[in-house]
Amino acid sequence: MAPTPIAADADRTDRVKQAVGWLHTARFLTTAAQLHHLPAYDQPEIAFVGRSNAGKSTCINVLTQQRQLAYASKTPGRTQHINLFALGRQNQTDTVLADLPGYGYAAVPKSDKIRWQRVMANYLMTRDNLKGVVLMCDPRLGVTELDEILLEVIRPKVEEGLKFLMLLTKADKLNRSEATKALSIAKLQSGGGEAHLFSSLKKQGVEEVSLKLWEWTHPPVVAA
Ligand SMILES: Nc1nc2c(ncn2[C@@H]2O[C@H](COP(=O)(O)OP(=O)(O)OP(=O)(O)O)[C@@H](O)[C@H]2O)c(=O)[nH]1
Ligand SMILES: [Mg+2]
Repeated sequence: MAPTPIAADADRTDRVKQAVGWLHTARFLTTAAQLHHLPAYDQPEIAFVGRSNAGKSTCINVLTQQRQLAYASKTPGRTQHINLFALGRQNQTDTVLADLPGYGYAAVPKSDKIRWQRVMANYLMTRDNLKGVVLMCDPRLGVTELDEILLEVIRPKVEEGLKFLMLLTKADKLNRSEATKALSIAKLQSGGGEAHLFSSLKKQGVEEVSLKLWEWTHPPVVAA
């Protein structure tokens, strides 16, 4: 029998509570300046990627309800290392969140941009425990050339089962019609994948994204 709307709401509320509580357990795990310094983990990893200044670190802080877990800053290019955070009860890490350095910052020398592209592509291709990617885009800039390159690396992996979500960040800066338009364009660009409006400032989209990350890493156990 289909659940009644009220029962479905109550069920969602419980699931959101569970996901939000889980994200709140986040703690710093490790940092690496280079990919080959990144330790291997068995737990599923979810990477936050996107242009510099898109709001990745702020998003991680909002999702985990911690003010300064990831280092956010007005100065683009602030995250220069791959920073990992652990989720799950103490000593029972069940998921890893990865805050990746942003790309595309104009003041960065070309050689650094190329180096970044290589690191990013390598990370996405070789990270064995990579379970999902959250691509953060500022809709006022749209999908940039570097986002496109990244999407090309990600697409075949998504077909193989990698989870993928595009977040349109700083949605608080858009009016309603701009937001609707940005979202429909993003849905096309994400190749039919999921796209959501998100604002760390207004906490818009926090519940949906929290639930999504929980579901990616805690699939329901199907009885045999
Ligand atoms: N208005 C608004 N500003 C935001 C939002 N999210 C982040 N910002 C601001 O955007 C700037 C960059 O945020 P970060 O979280 O450091 O961006 P990042 O993507 O981690 O940047 P890099 O580390 O350089 O790759 C900061 O000044 C944030 O306060 C949002 O939802 N709304
Ligand atoms: Mg950052």
